[in-house]
Amino acid sequence: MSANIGVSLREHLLKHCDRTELRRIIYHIAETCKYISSILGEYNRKVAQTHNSSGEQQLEVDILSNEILMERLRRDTSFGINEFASEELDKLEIFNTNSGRYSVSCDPVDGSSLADVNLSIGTIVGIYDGPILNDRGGRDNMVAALYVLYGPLTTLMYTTKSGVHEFVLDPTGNYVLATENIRLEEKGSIYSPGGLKKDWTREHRDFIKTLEEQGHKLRYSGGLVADVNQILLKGGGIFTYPALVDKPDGKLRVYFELQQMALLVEQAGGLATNGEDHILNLSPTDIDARSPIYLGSKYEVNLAQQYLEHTVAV
Ligand code: FDP
Ligand code: ZN
Repeated sequence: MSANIGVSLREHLLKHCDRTELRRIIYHIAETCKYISSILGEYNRKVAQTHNSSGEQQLEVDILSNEILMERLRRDTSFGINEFASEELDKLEIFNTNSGRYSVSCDPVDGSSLADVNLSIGTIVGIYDGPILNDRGGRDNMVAALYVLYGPLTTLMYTTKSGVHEFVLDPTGNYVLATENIRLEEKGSIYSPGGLKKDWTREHRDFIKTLEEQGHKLRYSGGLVADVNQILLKGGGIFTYPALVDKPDGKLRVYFELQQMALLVEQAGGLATNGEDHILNLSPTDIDARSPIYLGSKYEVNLAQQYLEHTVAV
């Protein structure tokens, strides 16, 4: 009997990504997330004395994980990274490498407000060919997206626009292929609705009511990575963080969270829209820009679109 060693991330990248530098960046980020995972336990309850550019209270895990990611990417300039943007920074960081072809935009620890109660949190990363801010939109501009989920298991989900693939960090510290070519069903059975119900618009409330009447189950953890991960692995459903009555752009950020998740979900056969346009068509000029989002299986996202466009009688 021989041991089943499994496909490593390195082997998989060699098959699914023909750009050497991009492979190295993804691998380096995956390795860096092992460090981030190792500090989460020690710093998960420590509140920092600072706020991020969106005015949110930072935790020490936010600041430390940002530093770990940024400095590890900056140090090895042979990767050719030019710009680094993070939800935890006030402005874009330019690494000034001579060969800087790629840029990285990230949320180092998404859902960090859940860290103190030991719920799942994650790191979100998008990789761009060229500058992050340009008018091409995320679909053309982004060449890879990934997240690492720190839960009972540490898992990594990535796409280089050649399908979506899940890896599990095994006890020996290696990422091993768990699920290849994840596909969403046309219609799922779960919904994750962000924002307070009292702040939802009438259209959004009616849409959610219809999902409930159709038998969709409420599955909302309050952490974007875990909520999107369950939609990908359960084969469908919808995650929403809608426009709110007093916050028409919602809460989540286009460049740090939304376009990465949109690329992963579209690659799995799903959709992501803000109600007016595909999330991957957006190219706001502000790195901190926010947008409403409806992301998941085609049926639910198209239904949301109909409610938002008032093409469903309510
Ligand atoms: P958090 O503020 O804890 O970082 O990134 C923002 C985020 O979490 C997402 O992970 C999550 O989907 C959303 O906020 C949850 O917001 P609500 O608390 O308003 O539901
Ligand atoms: Zn976040």
